[in-house]
Amino acid sequence: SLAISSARLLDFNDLPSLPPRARNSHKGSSGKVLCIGGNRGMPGAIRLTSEAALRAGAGLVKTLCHPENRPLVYQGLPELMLADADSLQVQLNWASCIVIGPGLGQDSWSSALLNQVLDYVTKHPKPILLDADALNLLATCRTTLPCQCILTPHPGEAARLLGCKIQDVENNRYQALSQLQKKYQATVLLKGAGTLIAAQQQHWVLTNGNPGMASPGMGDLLSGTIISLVAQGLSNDEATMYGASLHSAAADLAAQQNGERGMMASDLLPFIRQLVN
Ligand code: NPW
Ligand code: AMP
Ligand code: MG
Repeated sequence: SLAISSARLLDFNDLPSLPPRARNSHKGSSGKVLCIGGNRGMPGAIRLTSEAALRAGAGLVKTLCHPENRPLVYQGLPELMLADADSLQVQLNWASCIVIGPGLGQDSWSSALLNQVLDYVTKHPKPILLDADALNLLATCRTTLPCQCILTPHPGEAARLLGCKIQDVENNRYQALSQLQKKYQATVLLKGAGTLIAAQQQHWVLTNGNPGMASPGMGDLLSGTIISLVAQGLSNDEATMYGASLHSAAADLAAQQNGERGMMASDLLPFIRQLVN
């Protein structure tokens, strides 16, 4: 179809290296990321997002999770800062960009946070990435978004956003991508084998990646990688394209080292670091 023939391949090997840090960089000059998620029972997701943001080079990373999860999110990661829902407005003012959704859940704690965050960015525009449960909540509560959003649904989340079946999304992935882009006027990434991205007035197909990535936390790591690049000055479109292909290239390096089966999201972290340098 026309949509398929107009899509372009996106391969990490074709992308330039990120520029080296300026000699006089300080941590604040590489951006301030606020990560929101981690409801009861799901400390791991937002932890992976936060750690990926640090390993992809963001200057400062602060994580707002359910109070019960703070020790688990922080354990072994003292570089991370923690934030509190009571100080949400202060944290939103502090942040240069925001990622919300990994492990957020869909209860009243979750929806109150998402609504406050979306109201804030409507008044004070800054880049924001919505993933996982932020997308599931979005499907139930809003039809439009403020500007400067990145959406990274997997086919299940995409189906909820479009009010259709997963099979409809999978049978017409380019169409689903277009519909999401039109509906939300955002940068959109549709996950799964052959990830699609709507960015820079184009459709892109990712060539990197492997089925070892079908494992828990992989998407949470992706959201942290992308937002980290936004924090470091890339546009939403650039960060989504660069971050997604870097994340998949990191998975290919992890597979080369130890195989696809048994690959865990955290195995990618050293390779993410390698590829941003
Ligand atoms: P099925 O049934 O598997 O075939 P949900 P979630 C479908 C957190 N996590 N192609 C899938 O299909 C997340 O951040 C926490 C086709 C099913 O129907 C979220 O906050 C972790 N279908 C929360 O858990 C690690 C696909 O979508 C539905 C598809 C829930 O997120 C794990 C599942 O979607 C997780 O990241 C594909 N490629 N991919 C932690 N360690 O803390 C998905 N589907 O119900 O939104 O469940 O993605 O696990
Ligand atoms: P999530 O479902 O949010 O955890 O995200 C899973 C991540 O792994 C996304 O980046 C997917 O595109 C990627 N992924 C999952 N399965 C595959 C696959 N079979 N081939 C390539 N990438 C995959
Ligand atoms: Mg996910």
